[in-house]
Amino acid sequence: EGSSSSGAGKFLALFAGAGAAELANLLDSNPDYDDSSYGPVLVRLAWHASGTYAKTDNTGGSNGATMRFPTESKWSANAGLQVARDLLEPIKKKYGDVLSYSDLWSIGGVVGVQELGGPTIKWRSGRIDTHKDRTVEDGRLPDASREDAQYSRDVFGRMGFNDQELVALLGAHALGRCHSDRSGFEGPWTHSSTTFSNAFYTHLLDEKWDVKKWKGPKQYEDKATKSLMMLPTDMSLTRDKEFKKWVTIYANDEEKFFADFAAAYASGLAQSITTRAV
Ligand code: DDH
Repeated sequence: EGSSSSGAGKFLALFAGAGAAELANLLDSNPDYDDSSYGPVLVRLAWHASGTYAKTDNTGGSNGATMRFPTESKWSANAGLQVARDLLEPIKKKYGDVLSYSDLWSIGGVVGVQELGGPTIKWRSGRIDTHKDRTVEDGRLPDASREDAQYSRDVFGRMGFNDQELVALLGAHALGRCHSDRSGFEGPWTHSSTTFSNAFYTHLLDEKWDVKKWKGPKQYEDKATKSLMMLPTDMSLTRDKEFKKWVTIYANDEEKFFADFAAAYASGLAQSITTRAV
């Protein structure tokens, strides 16, 4: 993969050695945090930094690291991601002359997926931090309460993703959990929230899902253990014929899920790099 500046190239060389290990070591640096891994929240940070992209006018995306500015960090969709940004700050301090925030946040997600047992993700450097707040309008990151398939299709379509890529990307919800003090939703999607696997799809198909009875926002819980959750947007994957086709394929073939996830996540993280100066 090419790199557009010698600085980023230098970081890549560093990263192959000490930098990679340092970043990986951060993941389990706090046994009291969640299920004792920062991996999931790093995967989410990389995703939210990238998921503002609009293919039609080439705005948004990971290039620029606009989530440094309060306009974007205060969006309700980004609640809780300060934890991930703070965690990465020592790496930025150490390698800051060769490493932008936007490259760091995206490689944090790559390391998170890989360290938690997921596929190797092709990562490329070259993102440049903007020095002014060029945040796009709020509302581009998906709203979890939307259960209609067309909503998710439109949001991912704006980013340039098709149905197959949308379903593959959602498999990241095998990792981590919802926090009532962040999004308002509560609980994990799988019993092994620090292992990257196709369990999101197998649970979606194999469990019976009821609307959870509680005071919080509408979410689903599994009938058998009541310990797992699905968001309304997650449930939409079982109610659309084309989405369900891919859910079934990934539930039955973890290798294909890994390959398709790796391709879509890599492309999502890189969408705004080559195409736009910041
Ligand atoms: Fe997600 N996600 N996500 N998500 N996400 C949440 C947590 C995590 C949506 C909503 C939520 C992706 C797509 C969607 C991860 C990765 C990815 C939470 C809970 C909500 C809500 C936040 C909290 O309370 O802490 C919605 C809606 C969508 C959608 O597209 C329709 C994608 C594509 C990814 C990805 O990485 C490719 C991860 C990982 C987490 C767990 C975070 C954690 O702290 O644990």
